[in-house]
Amino acid sequence: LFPDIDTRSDALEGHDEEQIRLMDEVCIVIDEDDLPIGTASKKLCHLMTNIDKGLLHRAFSVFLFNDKNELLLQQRATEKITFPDMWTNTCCSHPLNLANETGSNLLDSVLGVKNAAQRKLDHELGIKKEQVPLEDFHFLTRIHYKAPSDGKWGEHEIDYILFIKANVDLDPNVNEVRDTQYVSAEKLKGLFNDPSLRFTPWFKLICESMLFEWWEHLDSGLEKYTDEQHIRRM
Ligand code: DMA
Ligand code: MN
Repeated sequence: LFPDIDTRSDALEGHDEEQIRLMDEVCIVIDEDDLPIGTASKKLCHLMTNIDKGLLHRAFSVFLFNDKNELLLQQRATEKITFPDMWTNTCCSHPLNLANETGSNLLDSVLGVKNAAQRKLDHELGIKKEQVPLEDFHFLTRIHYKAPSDGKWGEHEIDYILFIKANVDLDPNVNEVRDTQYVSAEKLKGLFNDPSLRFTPWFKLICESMLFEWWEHLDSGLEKYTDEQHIRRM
């Protein structure tokens, strides 16, 4: 795929054993139009040396709201290899090279990321899939962005934005999630002014662009924002 890909074996030294194991997950490598062109491990996809050569993979970001229209935030665990301890949206991860999570047209890939979202809401937050039915997820748009984490690691993704309104029971996995809280839009705007809190770059990009407008339309008129074909470049 990339003849000079960086596969160095010592990159993960010193990190949490479970998080190292998860770096073997197989991500979907895509071109800039989101067409699958191959696969690569989560580790290879997140090394800045490979990202700097153009390696790009598919991802999703879930925004889960309760019946008071408050957004569930999570603080990433200290064990996370990328963006540890940062506050972010409800759940983020990657659809994997599994039959029910891949797809080369938008209809199939949206279903793929919804399946992946159910899997990771359970893995990270202990939310059972019965509480987040596939048909309750709304696909809004795709965001193409690149962001370094610490120099060695980073992100370069086309990120599918999924909204869901659901009242859920939480049982966070402490290897993934350090803390959670529900916030109103006003509360979230206040948190951004707290210098002791750090936020992930993709969450900040989404907040600075469309999040608050989408949020206002949660209960009516969200249709005009859903199923966007265009990939937003950020
Ligand atoms: C990756 O999230 C996806 C986005 C949108 C940044 P992540 O680092 O939380 O993935 P995982 O939970 O699989 O480690
Ligand atoms: Mn990623």
